[in-house]
Amino acid sequence: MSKKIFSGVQPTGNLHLGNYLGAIKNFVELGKDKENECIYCVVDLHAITVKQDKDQLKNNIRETAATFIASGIDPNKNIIFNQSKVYAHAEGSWILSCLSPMGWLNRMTQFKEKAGKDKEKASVGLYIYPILMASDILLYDATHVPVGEDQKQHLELTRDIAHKFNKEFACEDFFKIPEPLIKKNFSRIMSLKDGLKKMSKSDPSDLSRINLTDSEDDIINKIRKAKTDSSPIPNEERELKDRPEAENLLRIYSSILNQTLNKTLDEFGGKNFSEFKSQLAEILSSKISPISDETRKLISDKEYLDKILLEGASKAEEIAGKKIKEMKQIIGF
Ligand code: AQP
Repeated sequence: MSKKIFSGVQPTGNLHLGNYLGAIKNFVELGKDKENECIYCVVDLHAITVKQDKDQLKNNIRETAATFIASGIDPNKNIIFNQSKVYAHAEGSWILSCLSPMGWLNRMTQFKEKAGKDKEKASVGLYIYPILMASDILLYDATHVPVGEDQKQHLELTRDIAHKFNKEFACEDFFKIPEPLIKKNFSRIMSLKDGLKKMSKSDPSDLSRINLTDSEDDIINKIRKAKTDSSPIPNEERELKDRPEAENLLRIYSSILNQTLNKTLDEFGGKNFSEFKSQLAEILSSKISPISDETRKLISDKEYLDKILLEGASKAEEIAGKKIKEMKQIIGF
C-alpha cells in the first residue's frame, strides 16, 4: 500500500547518530519506495521554541537539508523544504490550538523535560510545540510518520486533535489519522556517557554523541571513551538488564548493520568490550564518514541547497495551501 509520509528534524545543530538511526535512516528507506510520497521538513519554526542565534540558524537549516541529501534522500523524488517558507503550518497551528484543551498539553513529558524546573521561563511556543507538529502532519494528510520513540506521545496527541476536529465540525475523514512508524528496537539511542539519558543535540558533552559531521578519528575516540561496565558481553538479551550502556552500544551496532540484537550477541557473546568497540568504531566510521564528507561538500554549495529548499517549499505550499483553505471553510471563515 502506498504511504504518505511526513516527518521533520529541527535545525538546531549537532545532528547525531540518534537522529540518524531513529529517524533519518528510516526516511531514506521509505523515500526509496516508488509507491511512497514523502515530505521531509526542516522544522525551523519548532527550532525557535528555544533561543537560536540568527546566523547559526540559517546555517543549520542548510546543514540539515544537506544531511538529508547526504544520507540518501533524493530531492528529486521527495519533497525537502523548511517549514517557515509555508505559511499554512503556523496558521494551522493556531486553529488547532484553539481546539486543543490545555489538559492534553499538560501531559506532554517532553515539555516537562525541556522546560526543566523553571517552567515559568519556558516559552509559550515550547508549550504548544506539539500542536505545531500536529499542524505539520495533518496539513499533508500524512498516513505515516517516521519518528524516534521520544515523539510517540506527540503523535498520539496529533491523532487526538485530528479526531476532535473531525468530530467537532462533523467532517469525518477530513483529517487522516496518522500512524507512527517507530523502529521498535532502535528507536531510542542513548548517550555514550549515560545509558539512561537520550543521545541529544543539546547535551553539553560532545563525547555523549556521535555527530553526523564527526571525522573517523572523532568516532574512534568517542567509542573508545564510551561508558561500559567491567563484565564481558553476554550471550542472551535478558542478561543485558541493568546494563544500559552495554545494551546501547550493542543496539547501535545492530541497528547500523540492520541485524537483530540476538545476532550481535551471537557474534560477540563472551568477548570483552575493547574488541567489540574497535569493530563498532570501524562500522560506524564506514557508515557515518561518507555522510559527513558529502554533507560538508553540499554545505559549501549554498545556492544548490537554497534551490532545493525553495523548490520543495513551492511543492509543499501547493498541498498545504489547499488543505488550510478547506480547513478555514470548515470552521466558518
Ligand atoms: N536519541 C535518539 N534516538 C532515536 N531517535 C532520536 N531522535 C532524536 N533523538 C533521538 C529523533 O530524531 C528526529 C528529529 O529530532 P529533532 O531534531 O526534531 O528533535 P529532538 O527529538 O528534540 O532531538 P534532540 O537531539 O533530542 O534535540 P534536543 O537536544 O534539542 O532536544 C525525531 O524523530 C526524534 O524522535
